[in-house]
Amino acid sequence: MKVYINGKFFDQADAKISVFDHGFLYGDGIFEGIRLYSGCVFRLEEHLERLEYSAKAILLDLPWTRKQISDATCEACRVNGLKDGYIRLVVSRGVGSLGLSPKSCASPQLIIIADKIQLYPPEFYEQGLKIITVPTRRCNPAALPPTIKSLNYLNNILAKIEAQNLGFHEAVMLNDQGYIAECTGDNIFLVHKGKLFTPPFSAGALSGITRGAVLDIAKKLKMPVEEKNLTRYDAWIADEIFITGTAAEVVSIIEMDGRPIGTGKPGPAAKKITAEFKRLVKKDGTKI
Ligand code: PXG
Repeated sequence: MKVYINGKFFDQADAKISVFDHGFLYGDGIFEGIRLYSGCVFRLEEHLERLEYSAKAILLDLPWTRKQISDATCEACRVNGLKDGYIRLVVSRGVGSLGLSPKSCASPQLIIIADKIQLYPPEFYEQGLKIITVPTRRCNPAALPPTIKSLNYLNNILAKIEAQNLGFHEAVMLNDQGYIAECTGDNIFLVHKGKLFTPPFSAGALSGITRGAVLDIAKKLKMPVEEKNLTRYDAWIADEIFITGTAAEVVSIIEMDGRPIGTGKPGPAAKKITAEFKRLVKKDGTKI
């Protein structure tokens, strides 16, 4: 595999960055996780827009145009001979001296890893997933807005570890007011009486690209949608729950906090949305 670093491609073993990069020292940077489906990058423009917003929010001036990043992303896929894959685009603050100030960093670094996607086991999708609420709360937006897709993932990693220690793959994270924010690396949706609910960004949800695609699909299916603060109780009594993310796509949740959700099996709304999502990824992409 060849990795793109600042305009050049390196063999995987030689793809190295400085230990003085503030992305490594302080988690000072941003990233995107993007899918390549049948030679097309899914919603690339939206990913690059979110990257630009993340950069703006952390006062990082991107020295590349959107077109340059887009071209480099497609090139990374081509160079690696990929048709289907997972692209990890990272912008770090760059090499600086010790100390928090980004002023010592000369220039940001752009790293693009285009790799094969490790698909989750099929039973994940056929049987659905059991999840649990964990004690670690999602970052307060007044401290670090969860809408910034930053290199600081310890908040989510702690929640993931807590879930795994209890024997679960994924965790529900609440915000500091006790409302549902999202999962550790996925957005969350509830279905109740034919209506779709998902937490707003103000509750600590990332503006997920898959979340956006699901909202578009719901509109097309004429399914009513509401973005509102949701409690654990709302989730426990929901007819269906599903989670969405670039890597996971759409996964049904069959149990939360020891309570079976709906019939305890993947529900019809999630199945319908999944089928539409599979259609969408075939046509909503940028050809590499
Ligand atoms: N919330 C969080 C906190 C995420 O990190 C999502 C929701 C879903 O957003 P998208 O845009 O993917 O629909 C994410 C997604 C990785 C990686 O290693 C990235 C994510 C999740 C898991 C792994 O690149 N981000």
